[in-house]
Amino acid sequence: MTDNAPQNPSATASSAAPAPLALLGLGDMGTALARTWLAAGHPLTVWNRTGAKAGPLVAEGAVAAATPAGAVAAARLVVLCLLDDASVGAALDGVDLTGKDLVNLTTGTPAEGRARAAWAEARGARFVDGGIMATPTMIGVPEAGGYVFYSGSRGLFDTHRATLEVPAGARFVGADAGYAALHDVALLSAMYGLFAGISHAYALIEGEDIAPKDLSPLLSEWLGAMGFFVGNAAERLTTRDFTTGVVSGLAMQVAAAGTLLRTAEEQGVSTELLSPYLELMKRRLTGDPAAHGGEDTAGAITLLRA
Ligand code: FVH
Repeated sequence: MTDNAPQNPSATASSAAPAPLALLGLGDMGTALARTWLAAGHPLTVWNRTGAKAGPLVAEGAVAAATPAGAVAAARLVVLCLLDDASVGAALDGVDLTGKDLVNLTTGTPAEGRARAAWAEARGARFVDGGIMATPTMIGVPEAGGYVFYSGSRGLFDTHRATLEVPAGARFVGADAGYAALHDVALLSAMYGLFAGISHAYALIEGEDIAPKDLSPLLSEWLGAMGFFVGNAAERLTTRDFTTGVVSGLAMQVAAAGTLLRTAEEQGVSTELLSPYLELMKRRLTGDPAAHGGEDTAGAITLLRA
């Protein structure tokens, strides 16, 4: 069996006794994670650069290690939840990782995830990268819907799945250690696009006799209705058919974009959040109006890759 074929969880993760683990990083997220493992009865060793942050967790049953090496030595499963990839390198510099299973929940780029996997494997450790799709308040609250993307060693993931599922749901997205970060960043990038549009909408009504709380339900309803674009774009990118069944063609949308820009100007609102997407649609249209005028806006996605 290869490391990346699904495997049965080992006794350490699935049998009656909760498996021991070590956690490096006790910021807001690390502390929230730690509390869920302690509450579930997992023997937990913690380390944090600023040692005082371990105090409350020790009172709840954790063991505080004085050094990263001390924490790593305490358990086979070692979870990292630090600020960034550089802090992971700094914390584990010179630490013996032989035989360890590293789960890195520190936010990073796909390339950082892949490089960190190679780095860990060269030190005799198995490695899984994670992308947390939750805030600290969602950790340990299943109904909040938070989860973590994991990628890298399938064997590691299956071995420790039960432990990893204690704080939040677990979704394995591939053997490529960069894929957890890629999924994480794709979702966060979409979120910021959404935030940008919502911010522009509220700016448009500021100073008018329209209360934000009155626009709020209308915005929610409209964005929900427009959510169809997620699946529509996926289908068109798969089939490369950007023209069949189009209800709002690109030429019409580019013409309407002028109204959006003039309204922003009339209202004294910067177009810095709105313009980039409108410019992209325009670029797709002007490239070949005859070919693209009747297209779905999903066609513009093809311009984004350099
Ligand atoms: N908090 C959130 O809402 C998001 C949710 C999605 C995932 N992110 C990522 O999770 C990682 C940790 O986030 P955090 O919220 O715990 O972050 P902080 O509270 O700022 O704690 C940072 C910890 O990192 C330690 N640290 C920083 N630099 C170093 C270093 N050079 N060497 C060792 N440790 C370092 C820091 O230690 P200290 O300042 O207490 O001594 C904290 O333990 C993060 O990747 C988010 O993007 C959270």
